[in-house]
Amino acid sequence: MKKVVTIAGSDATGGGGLEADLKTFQEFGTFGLAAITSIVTLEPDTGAHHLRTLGLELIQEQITSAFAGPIDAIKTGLLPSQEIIHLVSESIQKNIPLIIDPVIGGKGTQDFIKNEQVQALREKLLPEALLTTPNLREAGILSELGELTSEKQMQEAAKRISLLGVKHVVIKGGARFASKQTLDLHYDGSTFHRYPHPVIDTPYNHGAGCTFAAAITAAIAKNYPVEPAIKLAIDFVQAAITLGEKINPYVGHVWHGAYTHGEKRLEYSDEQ
Ligand code: PXL
Repeated sequence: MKKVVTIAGSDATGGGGLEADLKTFQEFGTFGLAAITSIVTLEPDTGAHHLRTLGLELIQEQITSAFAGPIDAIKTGLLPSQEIIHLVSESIQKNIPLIIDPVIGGKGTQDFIKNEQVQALREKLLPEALLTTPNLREAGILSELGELTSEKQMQEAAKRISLLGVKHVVIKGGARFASKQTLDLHYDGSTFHRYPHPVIDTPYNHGAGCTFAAAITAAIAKNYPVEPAIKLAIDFVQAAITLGEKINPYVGHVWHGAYTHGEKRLEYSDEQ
């Protein structure tokens, strides 16, 4: 069985973060391991989010534990300090495919990371990575182009991010400048691959970004080439959004088990 590690924050509400990663790894039939960098909590009375970061020593111990045996692919999510980014870059084995979800903010949350962390991602981690999955806003920040408002600008951003050393850049969701279609754009260092797909009209899509990167990571661990991995991840997330659920008064989450209809598994029946 393939083993996949996530180094990410915990989203205590269960939609994004390492909860999304582990659920997605399981759906792909891979064995998930996790090192927690931080914990994001929600105040039910106000909807306010709080981020707490774990100490470096504890993060290091978890990474050491996770890499005690062979690993087939690594995903990073929320890495909320420069020191954590440096630690991750120094502790992971370089020959294992690394997928970076450059988490900068979450829906309804303030930005989790600021300029220094963005620079550390650019200098320390992106040069090591096989693939990265910024959303439109993250791509604007990582490429230093600011707001991206056209496909041409998405292309320019992908090129600039690829110059940092990462082999594949997948920019998610040009939904903001198309009406019924959204566009995921993949740049492999020489060619652009377009993945237009319909926008699913629902507010219950918290966790979609983490789930997308986790799906690509698990598919890569299972030896999918990059393009089929991206295609499968798009279908997987489309299904997860279609069956999204309201989880608390503030957000609804994607259902990570939708693609394989996990909700129908192991139902109790008293018929033999
Ligand atoms: O979806 C981005 C994200 C990533 N990681 C953690 C989160 C969130 C969003 O809330 O909580 C830990």
